[in-house]
Amino acid sequence: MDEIVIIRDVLEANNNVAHENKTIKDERNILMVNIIGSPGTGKTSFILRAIENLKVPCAVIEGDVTSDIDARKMAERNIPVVQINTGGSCHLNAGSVNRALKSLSFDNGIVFIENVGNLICPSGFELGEDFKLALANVTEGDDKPYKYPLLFTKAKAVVLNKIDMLPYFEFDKKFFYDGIRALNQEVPFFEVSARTGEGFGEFAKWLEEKYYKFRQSK
Ligand SMILES: Nc1nc2c(ncn2[C@@H]2O[C@H](COP(=O)(O)OP(=O)(O)OP(=O)(O)O)[C@@H](O)[C@H]2O)c(=O)[nH]1
Ligand SMILES: [Mg+2]
Repeated sequence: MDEIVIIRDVLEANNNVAHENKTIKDERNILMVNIIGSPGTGKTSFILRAIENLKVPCAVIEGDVTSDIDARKMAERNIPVVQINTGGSCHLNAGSVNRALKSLSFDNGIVFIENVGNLICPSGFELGEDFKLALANVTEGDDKPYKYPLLFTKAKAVVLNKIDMLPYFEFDKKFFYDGIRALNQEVPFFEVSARTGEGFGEFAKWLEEKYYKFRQSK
């Protein structure tokens, strides 16, 4: 009988490329942040506001099923950007980020990856990033940590966006944060409005500290 090949880890190939991505971005002094959240949660708006507030140079890798709408918003502001179109897939994989990194002429700064809008699939795929950032928002409801636990378990920062909408929605912050704490004791929380700019000073300070620590560690 022919030998039967058993693939032990369906994600193994992805993880190998993710490891290569990490080496590439480390050599280029890039801190890479993988932003994950539902469609319309404000990922693009959040990245734009964050970059406005950061003193560190930034670039963006945009992930969408199709279109270059979000990439154009970055390019209009002279932010170095590469758009990945997944052509149907609901998440970015390490291979596509590998190609994006190689065509992005940018070193010595922060690269934001805007993952495809989805609360489930992107959390399962390592991209070689330094950390995942979970971007939730007031209008989608306070129960997301309970229903989509993997993202909130893996995230190294949780940002609640659209806080300008708190007066108009029944969003129980205690319920939301209790749900996250049950999964992840350490993760820091930030509250922002990409519309008004509120909260971005504190977030930018935290991310700059992360970047400087990353540079010192090398
Ligand atoms: N009120 C309010 N609206 C916001 C805020 N942030 C984003 N929006 C709006 O929410 C909508 C979606 O924002 P995007 O930044 O495009 O969201 P996204 O997560 O990038 O969306 P996809 O890329 O399609 O998944 C837009 O109409 C934004 O203007 C906010 O803090 N407050
Ligand atoms: Mg977007």
